[in-house]
Amino acid sequence: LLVAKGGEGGRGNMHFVTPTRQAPRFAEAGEEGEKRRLRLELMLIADVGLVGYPNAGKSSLLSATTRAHPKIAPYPFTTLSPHLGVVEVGEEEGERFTLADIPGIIEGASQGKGLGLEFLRHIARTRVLLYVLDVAEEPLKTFRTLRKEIEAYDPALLRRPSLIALNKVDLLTPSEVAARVAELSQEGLPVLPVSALTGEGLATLKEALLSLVKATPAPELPRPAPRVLVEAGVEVVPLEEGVYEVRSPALERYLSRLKGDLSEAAGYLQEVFRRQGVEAALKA
Ligand SMILES: Nc1nc2c(ncn2[C@@H]2O[C@H](COP(=O)(O)OP(=O)(O)OP(=O)(O)O)[C@@H](O)[C@H]2O)c(=O)[nH]1
Ligand SMILES: [Mg+2]
Repeated sequence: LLVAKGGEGGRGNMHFVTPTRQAPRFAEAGEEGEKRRLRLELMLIADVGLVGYPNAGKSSLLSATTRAHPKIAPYPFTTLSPHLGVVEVGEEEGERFTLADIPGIIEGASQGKGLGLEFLRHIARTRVLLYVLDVAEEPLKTFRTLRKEIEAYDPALLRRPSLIALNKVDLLTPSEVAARVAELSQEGLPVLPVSALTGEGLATLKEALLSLVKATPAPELPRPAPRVLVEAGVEVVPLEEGVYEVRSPALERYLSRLKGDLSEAAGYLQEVFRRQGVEAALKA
């Protein structure tokens, strides 16, 4: 991707070598190249994004369903950066989808608590969200808090097709698990009891995720702000709230020829900008 074109010219003295002029003592100066300030944002591309409190077992689920080897430990914020794995469903020639594990989210994350919400950008493009809840840690309350935090980041994420994995079911009796499943089911999402530790429920979870992934088109990318071309030869690019960059090759070339103390030329420049349509472009 060419983001900034180099200037024309700039051939070095080697270029002017001839049989009779073997060490030329002159060269060609180059014109200014383009300069640009870019802000790049890395977003993982995965089919399914894992969201949950720290310690809920997100990395354990990634580890149990893929060949990824994320760090797993019995304390919060073990995962500090996103991890990806590939889930294979079915024997040989089976189907596959990718799973992204991101750091845990806690109450107040939208105000910067814990690791904040910045990692949510990695799941902004996933087709499906998988909420991972610890069955023994007030899963209903946790789920509602998670939804609130996610809503604060981007309400559109709440409408993303989702499933709930109720993890660590090995810690409770089947009837306790059934009660929690019933309670959570009222939230309107399918609830799948699983154990990343024993493997219980994982096959069903993988199948359910696969069919949801297949049924869901990839979400739209957030689009960069459009370039506004207003006057011929004058381009206005919004940088942030109230800040614009004006580009005009003709005007820039003209200005680069000006020498001397330009602070004295303010009035004159104002007139040049007006004539060249910069004012009109900015107003529009
Ligand atoms: N009993 C039981 N323990 C589990 C299960 N899944 C995970 N654990 C344990 O729960 C703890 C946390 O697991 P992790 O996978 O690191 O949790 P996480 O959600 O990735 O945590 P963060 O990265 O801190 O957000 C570890 O001690 C795991 O061994 C499970 O199904 N049953
Ligand atoms: Mg983790």
